[in-house]
Amino acid sequence: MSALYDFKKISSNFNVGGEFVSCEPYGEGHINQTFLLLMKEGEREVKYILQRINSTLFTDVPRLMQNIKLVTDFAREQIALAGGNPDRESLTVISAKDGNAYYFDGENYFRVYIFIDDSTAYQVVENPKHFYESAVAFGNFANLLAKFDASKLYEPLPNFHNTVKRFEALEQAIKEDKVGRAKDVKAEIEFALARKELSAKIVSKLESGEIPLKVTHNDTKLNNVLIDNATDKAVAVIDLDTIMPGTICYDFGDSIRFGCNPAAEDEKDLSKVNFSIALFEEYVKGYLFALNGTITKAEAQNLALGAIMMTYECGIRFLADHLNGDTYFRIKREGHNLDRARTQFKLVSDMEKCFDEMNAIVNKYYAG
Ligand code: ADP
Ligand code: GN1
Ligand code: MG
Repeated sequence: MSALYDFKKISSNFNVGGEFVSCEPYGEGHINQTFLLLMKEGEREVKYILQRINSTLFTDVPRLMQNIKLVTDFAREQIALAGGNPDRESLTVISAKDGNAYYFDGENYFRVYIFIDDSTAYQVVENPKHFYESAVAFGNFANLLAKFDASKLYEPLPNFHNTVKRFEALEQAIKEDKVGRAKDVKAEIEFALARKELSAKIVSKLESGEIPLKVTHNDTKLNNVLIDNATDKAVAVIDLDTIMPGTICYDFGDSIRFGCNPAAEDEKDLSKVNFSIALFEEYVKGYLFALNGTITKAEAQNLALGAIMMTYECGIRFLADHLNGDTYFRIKREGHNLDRARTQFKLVSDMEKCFDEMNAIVNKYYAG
């Protein structure tokens, strides 16, 4: 995959100093292609993150990168004012030599970020403290976005978390059955279709104004926050492609769907996939620690619902992609998206069983 790109030439188009050393695949994202770029400046080796942006999905990369520039410039300023280290606590865009925040080689778009070293993006919660810290970081990030002038932002993926539209896309995928897989996934299809009313539950509250639309991150899984290897504290929130109008109920929910499962998102053995109410409590504690004072009552009352919704939505997205022939989420094995859909549906049924307990935990920490 990496041999496809001339990294030496690509890196020479960015404001990175020194000599090219190497550029290797890095991380576990499903959307962009991420590489660790190594440059040598004198005796010093300097690391960068280089990404090939998925321009099939993000059709206007210049505007996408303008969003990221605006948000990261704002975040850096706030971090500096608070006496922090902007190069470490925020993503930092390294511009191309032509001054753009990206480089286009005639076919592909690339971007470069400062590498945030001595930190880890965890694929599962290995230490509950990390999960608590990620909650505080995402809560603080929501507070940061609340201070940002939303009118400056472009909406890169309209209807991204419109679960009603996601449900319709699944129905379409079942109808088209492009690669003949529907007959083998009847149980999963039935599970998804049986919950049609669920798909409208938050969308309708956003439409009525009961839940306020805010600028949110929209992809708040644990591997989109970096945890400091030395202190176990969250260092920076990353993966800012999906910043756009949304609800914190979804941001909260996406963290829960990913982190409250001791197994991987693509675990094949469903007996290992269980919803952890103890981790849920950890996250609620951290999120409300950061957000009490700004979160509305309606938002707080819909956090647990947001968790079920995001898990269900992600499950139907994975299932639809499996039926469509795996055209959206990058896969590493046959049936990968089906395995992912199954873990999500297992978590949905677990959460349905302890929904009252989830709401009681939110009430315990909500200071409204
Ligand atoms: P995707 O949109 O494909 O998920 P991400 O931007 O989340 O891509 O990057 C993928 C992974 O690369 C992250 O989970 C993290 O491990 C790593 N990563 C991304 N940006 C940085 C950075 N600035 N410093 C260190 N690691 C990073
Ligand atoms: C994708 O880019 P990444 O891997 O952080 C996806 C999210 C899904 C997630 C499932 C832009 O996130 O919406 O919840 O996979 N991002 C996009 O793991 O579609
Ligand atoms: Mg990511």
